[in-house]
Amino acid sequence: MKIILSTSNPHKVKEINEIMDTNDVEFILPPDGFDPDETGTTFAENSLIKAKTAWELSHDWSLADDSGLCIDALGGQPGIYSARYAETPQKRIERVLKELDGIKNRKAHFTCCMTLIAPDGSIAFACEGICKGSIIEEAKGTNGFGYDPIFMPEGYNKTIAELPEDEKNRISHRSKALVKVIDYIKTQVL
Ligand code: ITT
Repeated sequence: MKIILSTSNPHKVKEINEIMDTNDVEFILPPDGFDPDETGTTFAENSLIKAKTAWELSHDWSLADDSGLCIDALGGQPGIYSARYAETPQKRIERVLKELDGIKNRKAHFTCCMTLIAPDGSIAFACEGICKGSIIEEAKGTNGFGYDPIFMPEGYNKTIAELPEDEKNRISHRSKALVKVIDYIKTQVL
């Protein structure tokens, strides 16, 4: 079956395709005109908005990922604003490091909310995946994307950007959510 991946972020497409462990599902890009207004106040709401936007253009299976970095000492910020926290990925990292300057509590987690819409427009499945860790003092590593160079997952002494891609894809918030979606598709849809 084909599922539209309701995203414009090529890194998400790449990771999701690498995490997939079945040839029965093929993810395809949204049709032209996909430009959702992420006006939700939670990851779940924005994920639903993105999935619905793709469904409205296609009337086909649509899966959206809304994700971000939540930092305890910043009251959960940047959270749903992770992609908009500053102009560029580099500036977003600099802003986080500046805001955490001198703060001892470095605890943080990545969250990923996924919503799957069926061809009749109903919400077929929704779930969340979390990856816990902490923010280090300076960026390290070049793999992954976004905040990966400053995020050290629990149980590791490297940032996600220093880990091989397959290791990130084993422990990430995105893989934890996607495994649940794939299980739903395998048991309820295929
Ligand atoms: P779409 O809305 O088109 O899917 P986006 O990148 O704008 O793409 P989000 O609104 O979900 O997606 O924002 C996610 C942001 O959170 C992303 O741009 C990164 O800054 C950060 N983020 C999410 N997952 C991440 C990951 O695995 N590693 C590092 N940063 C991540």
